[in-house]
Amino acid sequence: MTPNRIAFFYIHNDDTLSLYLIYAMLELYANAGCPYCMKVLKKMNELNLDFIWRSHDFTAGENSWGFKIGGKTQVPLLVDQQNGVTMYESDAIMQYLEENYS
Ligand SMILES: N[C@@H](CCC(=O)N[C@@H](CS)C(=O)NCC(=O)O)C(=O)O
Repeated sequence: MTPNRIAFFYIHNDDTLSLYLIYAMLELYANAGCPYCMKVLKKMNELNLDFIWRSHDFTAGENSWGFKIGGKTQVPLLVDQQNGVTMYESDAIMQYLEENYS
């Protein structure tokens, strides 16, 4: 599977420019106001994992990417491209991350 790629530029104080590329096999659909998402984000941070954080668009309902990928409008939703895993439920996600990435 192709990892997610994110590229960003950083402009230094002396006006030189750096280009950073991040590759990540993990994606988390999560929203800032969601306590279940925060639990999972904290765990991902604790395990020092690279991941792509995607906000779920609740207004899009069944047209949202989260729904198309996982079949529900719920967050958090973890997608692990490396293992072909898509999963809901914060406690299950945290256990999965511990078991596979700690
Ligand atoms: N038991 C779930 C609860 C997740 C949950 O309730 N998420 C809310 C946001 S805080 C949600 O996605 N609600 C919309 C929906 O379920 O469609 C977990 O622990 O992950």
